[in-house]
Amino acid sequence: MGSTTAGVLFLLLLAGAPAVLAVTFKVGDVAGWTSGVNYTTWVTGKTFRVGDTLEFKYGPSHSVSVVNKAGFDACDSSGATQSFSGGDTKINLTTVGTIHFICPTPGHCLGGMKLAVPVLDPATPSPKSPPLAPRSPRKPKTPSPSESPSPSPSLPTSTTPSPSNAAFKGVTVSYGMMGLTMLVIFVAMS
Ligand SMILES: [Cu+2]
Repeated sequence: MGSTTAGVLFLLLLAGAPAVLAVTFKVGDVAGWTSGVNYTTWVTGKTFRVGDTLEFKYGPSHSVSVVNKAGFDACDSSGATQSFSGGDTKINLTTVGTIHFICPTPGHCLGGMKLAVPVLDPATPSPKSPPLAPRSPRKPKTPSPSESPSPSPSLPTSTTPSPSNAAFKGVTVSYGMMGLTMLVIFVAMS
C-alpha cells in the first residue's frame, strides 16, 4: 500500500511537473529587445505556454507595446492595449493564443522590432523539441510501473507455451529414439 501511494504521488508529481516548470524567456537572448534582431527567428523552435514569462531588456530609445494582429502587421501602436518602458519589462503569458509586441519608437517596428509569440495551453504537448523532453521522462516511467505488474502475469503465460512445446518436442524425440533403438535391436537380433 505504501509503495502504491508513493507511486501515485510520483505520477501526480510527473503530471504536474510541466505546469510547475514555468519558463522565463529573455526576448532576443543576449541582444535583448533592440533594433537589428530578427524576432521571428528568435521565436522559432521555442515553445511558449501559459504561465511562462517574457522579459524584455532594452535601452531608453525603446519601449514595449502590446498590440493586436492588425497593429502588429501595420506597425501601428495607436491601439496598444498595454505599453511599457523603463528598460526591463516582464510579461506574464496568461492567455492561449498569439500575443503581439512592437516597439512604438518610429521606424523601429518597421525595421524589425516586432515580436509575435504563440502561447500554448500548459497541457498541450509541444510540437517540437520541448515535447520530447517531457515525454521521454514519462515514457520510461509509465512502462516501468506497468511492466513490473505485467511481467508476473505475462511471463507465466509466455513461459507456459514454451515449456509445453519443449516437452512436446522432448516426447517426440524420445519416441523417435525409442523407435530407432528398437529398430537397431531388431536389426541386431535378425
Ligand atoms: Cu525600439
